[in-house]
Amino acid sequence: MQILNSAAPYNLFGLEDQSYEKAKFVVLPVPYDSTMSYGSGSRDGPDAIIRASRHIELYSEELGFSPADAGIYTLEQLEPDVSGPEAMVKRIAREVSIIIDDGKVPLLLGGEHTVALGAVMAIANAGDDFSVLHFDAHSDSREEFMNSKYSHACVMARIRDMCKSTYSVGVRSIDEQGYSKYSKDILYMKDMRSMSDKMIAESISKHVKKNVYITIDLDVLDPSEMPSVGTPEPGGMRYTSLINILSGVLKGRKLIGADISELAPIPGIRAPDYLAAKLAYELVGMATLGTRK
Ligand SMILES: [Mn+2]
Repeated sequence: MQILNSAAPYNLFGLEDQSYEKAKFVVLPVPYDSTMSYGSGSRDGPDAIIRASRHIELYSEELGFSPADAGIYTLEQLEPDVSGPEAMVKRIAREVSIIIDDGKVPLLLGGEHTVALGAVMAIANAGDDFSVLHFDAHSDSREEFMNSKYSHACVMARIRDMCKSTYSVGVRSIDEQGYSKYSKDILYMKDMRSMSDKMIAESISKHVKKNVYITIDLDVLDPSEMPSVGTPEPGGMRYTSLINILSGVLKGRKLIGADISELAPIPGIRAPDYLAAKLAYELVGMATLGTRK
């Protein structure tokens, strides 16, 4: 019997006939949020993004093609390792290493921002020369937080242990020590407010190598558009600016991996979930653009 009008399959963007072999992008949902210090709930982020994403129109009128044609495969959700954040980071790194070895681009759906560490660990182990471009309201530069070096507040400190080329964008919350130590690798929100999106993209481009890993903590966005985060800092970026800037930076660059983290869905408020899903789709589209011709 043929079933008519069936719902889209449960995978990122609700794609029919997924094939791992043919996919350029492999999605790894990581429902993990054990080190959160304020609001929790980002373990529900991957599911909310996937559910929202099944309603996205696959054709992009902006790009003039369907980014899904690049081939996107969604893996099963990665089971959390509850023995501690370091073990979880290593578990993520093992999975991401497999994706990279297969010649594909990993796209992680958090979960808390710590998931980025596993992805960067795998990429660093693969030995490529690359930069980490970091969008976040917070600098995440603490050496240790709440007795853990793997807290969400230490993400960039740990990433700097693995990758020397990093650049943080949209920061509007940093401790004094981090401010004096890391400001040369940070574009602060206070300075971005007087810059056009094009200027911001050009400024970022000076700090980012050809191969780029992009980590997006959704709290980089203004809470008016993105209230569903653990620590909503006021005065953030607009969604359209983020898209313009990503588009500018990715021209002539190769996206070697990305994560979209920290979505803690609020029941009944769908717009932030949909925003996160659309951001994932735009990112795939922009990353595909350079490799299509
Ligand atoms: Mn943050």
